[in-house]
Amino acid sequence: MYFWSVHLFILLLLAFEQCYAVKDYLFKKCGQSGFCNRNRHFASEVEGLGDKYNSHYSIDISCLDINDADGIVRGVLLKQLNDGTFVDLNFNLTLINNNDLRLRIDEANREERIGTNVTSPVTKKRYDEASKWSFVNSTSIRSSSFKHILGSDKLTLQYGGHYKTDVMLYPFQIYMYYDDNLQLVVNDRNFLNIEHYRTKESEEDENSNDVAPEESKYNAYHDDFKDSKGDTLPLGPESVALDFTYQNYTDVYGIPEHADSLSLKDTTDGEPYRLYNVDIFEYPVEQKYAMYGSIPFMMSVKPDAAIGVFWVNSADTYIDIKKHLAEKQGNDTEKLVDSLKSYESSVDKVQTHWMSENGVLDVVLFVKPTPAEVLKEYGLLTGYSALPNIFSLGYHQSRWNYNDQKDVLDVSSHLDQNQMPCDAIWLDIEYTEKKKYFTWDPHAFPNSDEMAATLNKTGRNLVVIIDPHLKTGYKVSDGVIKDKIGIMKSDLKEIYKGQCWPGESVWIDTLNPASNDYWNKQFANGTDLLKYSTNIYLWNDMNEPSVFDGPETSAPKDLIHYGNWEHRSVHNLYGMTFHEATYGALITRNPHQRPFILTRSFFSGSQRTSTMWTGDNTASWEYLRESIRMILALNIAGFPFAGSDVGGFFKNPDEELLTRWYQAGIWYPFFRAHSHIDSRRREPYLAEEPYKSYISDALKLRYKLLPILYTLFYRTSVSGSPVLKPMFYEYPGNKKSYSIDDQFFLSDLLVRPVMEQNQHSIKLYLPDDKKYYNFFNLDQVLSGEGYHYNVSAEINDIPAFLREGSILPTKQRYRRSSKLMTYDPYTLYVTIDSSGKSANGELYIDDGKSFDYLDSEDFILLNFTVENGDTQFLLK
Ligand code: NBV
Repeated sequence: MYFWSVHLFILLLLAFEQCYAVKDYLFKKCGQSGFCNRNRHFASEVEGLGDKYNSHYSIDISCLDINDADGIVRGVLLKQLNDGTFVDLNFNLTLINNNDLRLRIDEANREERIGTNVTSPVTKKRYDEASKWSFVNSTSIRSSSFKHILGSDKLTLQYGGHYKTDVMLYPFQIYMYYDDNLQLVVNDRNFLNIEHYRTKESEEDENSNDVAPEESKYNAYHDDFKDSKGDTLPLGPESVALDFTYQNYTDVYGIPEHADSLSLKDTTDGEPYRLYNVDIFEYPVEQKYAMYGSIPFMMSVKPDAAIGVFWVNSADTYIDIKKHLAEKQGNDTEKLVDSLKSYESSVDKVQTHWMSENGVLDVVLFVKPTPAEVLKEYGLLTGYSALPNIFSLGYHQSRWNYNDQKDVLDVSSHLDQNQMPCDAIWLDIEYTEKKKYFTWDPHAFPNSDEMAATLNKTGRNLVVIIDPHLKTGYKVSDGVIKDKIGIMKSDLKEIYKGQCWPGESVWIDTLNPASNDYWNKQFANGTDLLKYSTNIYLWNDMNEPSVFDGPETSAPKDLIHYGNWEHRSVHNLYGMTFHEATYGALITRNPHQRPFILTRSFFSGSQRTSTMWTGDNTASWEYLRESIRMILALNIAGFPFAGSDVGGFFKNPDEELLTRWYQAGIWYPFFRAHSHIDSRRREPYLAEEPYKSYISDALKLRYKLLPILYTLFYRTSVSGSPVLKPMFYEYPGNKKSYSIDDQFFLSDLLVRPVMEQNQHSIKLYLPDDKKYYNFFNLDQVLSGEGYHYNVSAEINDIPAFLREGSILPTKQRYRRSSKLMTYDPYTLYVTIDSSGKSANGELYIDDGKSFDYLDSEDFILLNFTVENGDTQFLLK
């Protein structure tokens, strides 16, 4: 009996585990992915050969064309083949914007070399348009000038006063110095690998001239992975890979989206981080799996400099990280002796290896004195977040699904009855008729205009979902087929059909400019979806794209997009093209109203027009902790308007977790509660007391902070600065802050959300000796660099501390929505610095919804200062 019950218990446990675990067999590991496997193999062979390795890559000195005034070096990078002959690669190094270096390498004459070998209609040249989509305006990149010295072994470029870059001719490497200190080495380990076009026959030939002895042929012309066996791989192996060494750096950050620590981990003994937009069902935390979005931008910081590497590639990408940390001097004599033995171990460095499946090699390198300047430059290139419509900074109430019109309006009035401010109620896929986007279920939502108008009375909005998969057999998908604006099969003869929520579906190809007109029409005034409502905004989900019967739950890589580009080349930017089309449609509908679009999939550049959230998390403490790390990573990758489902999407949070999640969620730049269709209803007014009051307090606090949040969003819109600032970003001079990812700054507020169960106190790190005032009780002051233990964090406490010397604008009156707060007075929090004389702060104000701030400069930027005890308000 005992035996059976134990067994039953274990079986139940297993079943339960299966229910809530990522189906990792659906996703390719590096070893199962042809190009990743081949590049890791290549790297380990090259590394193994050490000094004996002779690189294949050198710059042809006779072809160098150097233009100092325009900051351009053009030339030929030679790739030597086994028989001593060469493949020419076009090499292009340009100095752009404010001393940023852009390196591009492409195969010369690729199309001619391919000739008639490939019959597929796919474009034969390497994809070179990732920059067209991700750069804010790819045609207007400013060039800077340099001075050059050409020696027999290297080309030296000097620029911007502080910079020197050495381009080594053989083997090809780049050394970047700032103030004479080496910062970054490109191709330090000779992992550069451009798989030039070769025929299948040559690939298979034992004595192939094209495949070097250290290269592998793994899955070059076919795919063994069970769900992508059908991949036709028409162009064979075409990957690009390169390594970067961050000299004297210890930590690297960024490359979202991953559910891992903020400071990225060493990947030597495991999987690389992967960037490949996928619908990862029940994603686990502390993992390097690919997720819904990709920003191939990595940042590193040390006390006197910071680096950004932006790998401009939208194909499947893996990144390996290897950390060499200098042996710390201590009592451990063995280590000390070892470290004296080798110079290597006395230098901190982080080595990274980037591998993409195809495309040109295009990378922008930023070396700056501070992380803020790196982000400013990255944003100059890819765009800053648009100033949001102010309502979107309020609280969003969502659920899959609100059942009908009455349900929506009931939720809205219950929130009011419980003094819970809210700016938007959301409708998930069930509002449609049989998941046909742009329709309403006529029984549940007979009068959407009326519903929207009722919400509008209290300044509330409606957000509805529209996904890119369009059910076959109704007018919207019929139009896509008729106008030939769908994603096509690999032979280009038929539109691709796959399975998604509505059953058989087609996908609109938003890379095609004609799709924009089509999309605009669907959102026009008087159409079924928006009718005449002005307060309906959009949510784009499943745009990785998610395809239920596709490989890795996405689109087959050999599908074809506009321009005959393979899906393989544009996969990671498709989601962005889709939400940008939606943005365009909303602007076309009403050019005077700032749109709001939430997207699940994203790429570099998405920050310009959209907001993201971290997808389908789970109602558990570890996901609450993960949400902060992920949002911080996005903030330092130029995409600050980010949030996570408050309460967790899957499963049901208990009231303590829900309360703590709201108390943490009020700090998310995007603050929305959302839950799965099978979860219990958990609108905040349903919580038992005292939790209900604590949640209501948290919601009110979010609204009090709106002036400062909006000001931070203004700052990001002009400089790319994060809204939530990691400790390392705010204190790059303090190495102890580098790995902290459970606390952050919002303006001058130091916040440490409670993210563990049953806590009564927290441990808080103060990064300097300034005074920090408890935001809720200014008499309580903490000071002294280092960890402070036992900082009170009872269930009604939200640990937040105001740094001395700051002025923080707030609005204190409770209103039902942000719109109703428009004319409310401001209250300033002022903490004079230790000298007793000064404090600073700022406030940005405009109408919060139109573009008048652009056209007529219709805004106010107020600078508050207290100097020598005098208070001043300065209008900028
Ligand atoms: O549209 C339904 C859900 C949505 O609620 C969720 O937020 C998205 O991330 N959607 C995914 C599809 C189904 C998920 C199981």
